[in-house]
Amino acid sequence: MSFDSNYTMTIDGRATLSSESMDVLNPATEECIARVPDASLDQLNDAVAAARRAQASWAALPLARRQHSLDAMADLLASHTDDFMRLLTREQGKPHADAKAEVGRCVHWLREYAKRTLPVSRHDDGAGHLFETHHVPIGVVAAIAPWNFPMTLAIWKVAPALLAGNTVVLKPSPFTPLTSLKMGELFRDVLPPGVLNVVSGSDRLGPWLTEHPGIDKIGFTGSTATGRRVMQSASSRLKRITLELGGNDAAIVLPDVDVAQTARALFWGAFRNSSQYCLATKRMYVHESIYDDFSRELVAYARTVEMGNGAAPGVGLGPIQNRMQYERVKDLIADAHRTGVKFLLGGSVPEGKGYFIPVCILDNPPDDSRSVIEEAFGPVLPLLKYRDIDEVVRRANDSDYGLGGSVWSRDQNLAYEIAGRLQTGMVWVNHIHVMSPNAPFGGQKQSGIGVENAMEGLQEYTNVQTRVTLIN
Ligand code: TXE
Repeated sequence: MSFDSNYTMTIDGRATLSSESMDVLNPATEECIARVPDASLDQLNDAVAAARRAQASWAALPLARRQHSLDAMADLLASHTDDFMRLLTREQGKPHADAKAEVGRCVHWLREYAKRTLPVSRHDDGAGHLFETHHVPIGVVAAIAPWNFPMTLAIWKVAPALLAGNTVVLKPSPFTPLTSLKMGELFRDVLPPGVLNVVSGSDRLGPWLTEHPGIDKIGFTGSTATGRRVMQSASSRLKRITLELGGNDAAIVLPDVDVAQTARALFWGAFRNSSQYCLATKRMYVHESIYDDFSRELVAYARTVEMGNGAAPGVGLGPIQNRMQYERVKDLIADAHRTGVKFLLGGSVPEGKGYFIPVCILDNPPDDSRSVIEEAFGPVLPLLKYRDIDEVVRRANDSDYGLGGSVWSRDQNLAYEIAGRLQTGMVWVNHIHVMSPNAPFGGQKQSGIGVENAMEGLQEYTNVQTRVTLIN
């Protein structure tokens, strides 16, 4: 299989092209690296119809067969790790090491889902009735992925959906369709036709898919604004939804930390994937007594990290993934200049090819500045001073978002107690961004609805059915 050309959609197990196509750019060079099909409405209808046809027999297979298919998908991905790594870097921009880690994560998640069974709970009411609760498939799932982690966030939906006995129509972002199309091509060998359909398309395709009457459940990761639109589309037929949306995660650094070590860990917490990460640290609250030391360490470490084409050796940070986002982040930087915020690092954007924005660290901007309130989704980090714990917890929670956060202190108990006061779905103590297929992840407030991963995430791809029988 070539990873450099011939990208086809997968509809009913067959390679499918379209009369229209779209260009895919490498964000590090702005060169067109591929043309991919721009699905028509008829083709989407075909994909949904194929998924509907395939669903009953897929669900009727013994669970062990579906588990085996997930393992086979993991094997295929693992055996093409370097191909996917290179392709992911070319379409998304992230450094090879991060791309390889992303492929590895997909393999790991598939393998862990392949071990899962769905629980059946039983209750005898003592009056001659046995209540038996099963988790049954919902039907056809629309899996919609964004451009920051195109492979991970696709697999996080596809794996549980398939294991639970649903069939899927996967739609990648128009900015990063290549790895999803290749996964679809690869998995044709191990999945029956119609079980996993992969369609690529322009901006019209998402709404077509979420409004489609043949879709029963939507698994979506993207912005809060688009999440609202998805929820609106779902409402007409009460489709089930899981929404993983934006975040504005706070890190709270207490005065007793090892400053150099914490600054280095939090540099990556804030800037990995060039900060295009729903769980990136987007507000860094540092106690006033160590603020100057901490900012010096953070800036010094930032200067050692190379930004460039993710395919080049030694590069730690790649470009912003697309022009729209690049312009958005530049606008945030311009706003900081306009409003007189001091830059500890960065603040200008180089001319030339590629959507490169060097790391910007802002010196204690006001709480009501755009850089503090908005999800930057790019390397613009406000470093903020605080004085006491109640104050910083209040400021950290003063956000419409509630996705993640972290607390850093030598006093593990105190940090743990503060972590519990954050209104977020995920919070780390003295480290950051370790995720597990066995731990649920989801947002509070406007960061989402429902969770992904673990048994809780798997159950979101099921309906509950309670069967009541008579006990003789
Ligand atoms: O995301 P969208 P965009 C944030 C980030 C960024 C902003 C916009 O702040 O600046 O979102 O990025 C599909 N019905 N995040 O516009 O629109 C779309 O094709 C159904 C946060 O790229 O949310 C893509 O596949 N689907 C985020 C996916 O939704 C629709 C990750 C996400 O696109 C649709 C990415 C519609 N009406 C960006 N409109 C995170 N939380 O990780 C678009 N789509």
